[in-house]
Amino acid sequence: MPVPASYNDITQDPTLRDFIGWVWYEREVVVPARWIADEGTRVVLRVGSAHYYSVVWVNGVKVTEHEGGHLPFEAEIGSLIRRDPTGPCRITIAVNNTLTLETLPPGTIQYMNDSTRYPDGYFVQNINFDFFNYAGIHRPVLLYTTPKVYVDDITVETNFMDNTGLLRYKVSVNGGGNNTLNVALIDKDGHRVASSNKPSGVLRVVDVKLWWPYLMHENPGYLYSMEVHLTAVSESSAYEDVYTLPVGIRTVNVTSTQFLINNKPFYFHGVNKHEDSDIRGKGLDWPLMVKDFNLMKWLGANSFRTSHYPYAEEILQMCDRHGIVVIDECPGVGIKDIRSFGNASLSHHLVVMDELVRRDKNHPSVVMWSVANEPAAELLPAKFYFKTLIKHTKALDQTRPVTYITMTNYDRDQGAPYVDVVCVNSYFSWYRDSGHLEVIPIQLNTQFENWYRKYQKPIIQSEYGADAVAGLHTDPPVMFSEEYQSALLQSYHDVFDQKRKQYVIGELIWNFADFMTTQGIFRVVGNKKGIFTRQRQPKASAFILKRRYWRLANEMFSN
Ligand code: BDP
Repeated sequence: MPVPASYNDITQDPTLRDFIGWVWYEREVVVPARWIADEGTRVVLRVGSAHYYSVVWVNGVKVTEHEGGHLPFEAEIGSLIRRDPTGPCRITIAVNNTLTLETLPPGTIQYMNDSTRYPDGYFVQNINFDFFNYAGIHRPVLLYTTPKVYVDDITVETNFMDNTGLLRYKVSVNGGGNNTLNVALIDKDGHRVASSNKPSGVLRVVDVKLWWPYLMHENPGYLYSMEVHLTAVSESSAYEDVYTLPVGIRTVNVTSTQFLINNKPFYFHGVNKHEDSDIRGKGLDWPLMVKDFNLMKWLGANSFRTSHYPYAEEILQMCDRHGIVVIDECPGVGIKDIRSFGNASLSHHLVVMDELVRRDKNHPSVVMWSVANEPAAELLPAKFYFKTLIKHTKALDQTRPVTYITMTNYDRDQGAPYVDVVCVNSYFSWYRDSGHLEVIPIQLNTQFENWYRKYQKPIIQSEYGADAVAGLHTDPPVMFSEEYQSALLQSYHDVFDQKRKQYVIGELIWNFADFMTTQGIFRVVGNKKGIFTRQRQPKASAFILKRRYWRLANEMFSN
């Protein structure tokens, strides 16, 4: 089985495609002799992500386990491989994709006990989310080394005053010893613009070049390099560790009507994505990733939401460099059952936010955390659940706003008082009033007015859209044709254009591309709400959005 990739679409075997349970990956690698000989070297095994539950062994000894399908985990394996320095290193990873009421996303296993209708022991995996539950090792598995004393983590928070950039940082070192740290900030031309020898502090950057979003500035995505140089002496050995972190200096603020980046109003004109494509499923794929960035830039999109789970860090690194703004969503999708609001679910959700913030906190492109998508926010336990979750996330990161994506009626939404930005999904003239495009102006207007009147917070239309089968044409527009999708989008746009003068701060189309779902009578080989096909070819709607997004960009640029 190739890694990285989902295993589901790789073979011709339908039982593997729809498999639920444990699968096993194993491979032997040769570790450089010098890593083994040098006791002062930490050898770390790192898994970018594996969906959903993983147990890892090295040479038959369990080294770690991890719950959660979209975030990295690692284990130090140096002492283990030193036990048998001449033998190969056998890495075994067992992965289980079963979802329960307490996983994120949640699901249930349902046994079908009627022996007149199902074979013995027959069960199905039920889920409440609209994408295929692809499984396997989705991101690269790496072996890397650090010295025994090493840079374990860096946190940066940025600000600026007039022309001076302020970079508050903290470096944490593990492994003890007598350390010396040198921290330097280098600009793109290779000039050292600030430095320090303290583990934490504030670097001042004169004539700062700020990090700006794509299409908001002529030089978007400006990154400095923060070089952290550690030298340490421990038990009469000397160690040296160097880590370079790309840093963008920018601020994010929210008022009751605006989203500000570097104190200027920012309007999200972007997309919702999925990690999804033919054959590889959710596996990381560089050509696909670069293609998607080219398409987003072609479209004039300045942002996307990582619906409905954290994406590969390689994608966020691209966002930093290209100035694409990100709403970073955790895998809290499909939390519908009241039993998924209990303590066990909440504590796992808190751990996932810890892992997510630890991984993504230093990306300038990430401007907001989304803790869930369309939870059953009307249920009473949602109040305590989201209050706790949002408070926890704000304590982890005091610089970014926090939201979750709602579809619950504004009057019954228990968590809305705690979010900084209201993010609403709606599918007028699709799931309700199917075929009746004429209701969009009134219904969308009512939606915005109600939410704003009640909460006085800026609003993002975090999803809207319609399925269109590429190549299907009807005039007048009929559902599932390219014309209907285009007409629906345009009706939404008319209302956005009125409301963005007031408190609507963004629009994210559902979806960037067609994507695979579970089989069901509402889906014809997947969800077809993409403005691009799954193979990334444009439908008519893509050209409509392209015209609109470039117009919006020109407006923002000239402001
Ligand atoms: C929204 C969900 C999204 C679905 C979409 C749809 O957030 O995951 O794919 O509906 O039905 O409510 O297309």
